[in-house]
Amino acid sequence: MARLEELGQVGAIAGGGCARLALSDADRAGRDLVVSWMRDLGLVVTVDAIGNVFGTRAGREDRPPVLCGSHIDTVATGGIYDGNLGVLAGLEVMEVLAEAGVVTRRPLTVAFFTDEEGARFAPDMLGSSVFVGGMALETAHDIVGIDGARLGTELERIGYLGSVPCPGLVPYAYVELHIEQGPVLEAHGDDIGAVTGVQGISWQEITVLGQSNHAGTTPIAYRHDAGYVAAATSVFLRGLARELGGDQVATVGRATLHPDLVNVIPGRAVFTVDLRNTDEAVLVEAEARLTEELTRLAAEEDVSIERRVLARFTPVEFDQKVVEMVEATATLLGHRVRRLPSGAGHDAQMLARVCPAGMIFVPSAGGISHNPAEYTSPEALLAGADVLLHVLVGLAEEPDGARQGRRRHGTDEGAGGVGASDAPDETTGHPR
Ligand code: HGY
Ligand code: MN
Ligand code: MN
Repeated sequence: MARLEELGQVGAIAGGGCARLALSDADRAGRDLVVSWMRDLGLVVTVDAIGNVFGTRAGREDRPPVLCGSHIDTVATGGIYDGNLGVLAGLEVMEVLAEAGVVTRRPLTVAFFTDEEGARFAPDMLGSSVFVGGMALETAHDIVGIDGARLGTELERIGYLGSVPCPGLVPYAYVELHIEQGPVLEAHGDDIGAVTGVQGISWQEITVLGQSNHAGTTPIAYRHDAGYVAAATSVFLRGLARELGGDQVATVGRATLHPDLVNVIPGRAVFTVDLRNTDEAVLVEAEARLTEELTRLAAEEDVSIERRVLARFTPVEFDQKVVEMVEATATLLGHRVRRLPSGAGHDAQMLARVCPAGMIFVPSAGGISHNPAEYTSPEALLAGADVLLHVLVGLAEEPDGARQGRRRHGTDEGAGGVGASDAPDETTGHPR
C-alpha cells in the first residue's frame, strides 16, 4: 500500500492521479523508484532492448521463471492503480516469500513492460509485444509519438535502452494482477475476476482534408468542412455501437482541427477511432461499416480522407488451466470470484502468445479508470495480491509435464511482427 501511494506521487496531478506517459521524465522517475525497490529486495534486475525491466528471485532450480508484473506507464490523466498494482503486488510476493524463508522450485520474476498504454507511442502493449516477438525491435524504436518524439531516442534519453535482446526468454507461465477498470465485479458484489481473455482492439488515426474558408461568407453548399466530417463520424460511431450491441464499443479519443479558429471552416481534421469487441467477426464488421461511412461522407462533403492503423489485435483467450487456478485459489481463500473477459488491453494478451497466461482482476469503484478518481479498496487490493501469491507459488512448484508444450513466438496481426522462433528448451529456457 505504501509503495502504491509513493509511486502514485511520481508525476502526481490534481485529483490524486498521476501522469507518467511512456518514456517521459516522469516515467523515468517511476522506473528508477521501482528498480530501487527491486534491488532492495535482492532481485537480479535486467533491462531489455525495448526497456522492459525484470526483477528475478532465484528458484531452487535453474528453469524458465514464472513471470508476473504489468506496466507503470500511465495515461495523462491516470489513476494510481492501473498497471502499478500488478508490478507492486509482484514485489510484495517476493518480500513475503523472503520473510517466510520460502524458495520456490522455479525462479520468480516480476516485470514492468514499456509503453503498455500506447497513449504517447502507439500501439499499446508495445514493450510486451516486442518481448514476445510480436513486433520487430527496430520497428518499435522508429515509432514516432503524438509529440513527434522517436521512441528509441526517448528510450536512450531516459537511460533504459537495455542490452538484453528481444524477443526475450520464454517464461514458464505469466500471471498479471490488474484492476478491472470496468463496472462488472462491483455490480455483482464479486471480489476477484478470473479473466478469461481480452477483447479485440482496433485503433486508427483518420485525417480529413477539406478546405479552410470563411465561416461567415461560405454557403453550406460550398463547404468542404473537415470538422463536420470528424463530428459526423463520431456521431455515426455511437449509433453503430448501439446497433451492433453486445460488447461493441467505439471511442473518438483525440481530435484536432486546423486552423482551430472560431471563424475559419476547418480545412483539416485529425482524429482517432478506438473500436473494440470480444467477437472478432463483429469487430471486422464495425471496421467495414466505418469505411463505408467515411466513403459516403467524403463524397457528400467533397473532402479526401487518409487513414493510418495505430493498433490491431484480435481477441485473446487465456490458458484454461491458469483461469481455473485463479478461480479455485480465490474460492479457497474465501473470495467471491467471477469469470469475465477484459475490456482493456493488457500485457498478458501478448505473453499468451508464448506461454500459459492469465489475469486476476480486482474491482474498480464505480468502474472508473483512466481517470484520477480511479479507486480500489485496500481489502480488494489485499485479496488480489493474496490470490496472486498463491497462484504464482502453485505454478512455480508444478511438476514437469504439468503443462502442454508452450507456443512459439507470436507475431502481430498487421503490425509487422518478426518471424516465430523455436520454443525454448523446457529446462533452461534458452533457444535450442
Ligand atoms: O487501451 C487499453 O486498453 C490499455 O489501457 N492500454
Ligand atoms: Mn493497464
Ligand atoms: Mn490503462
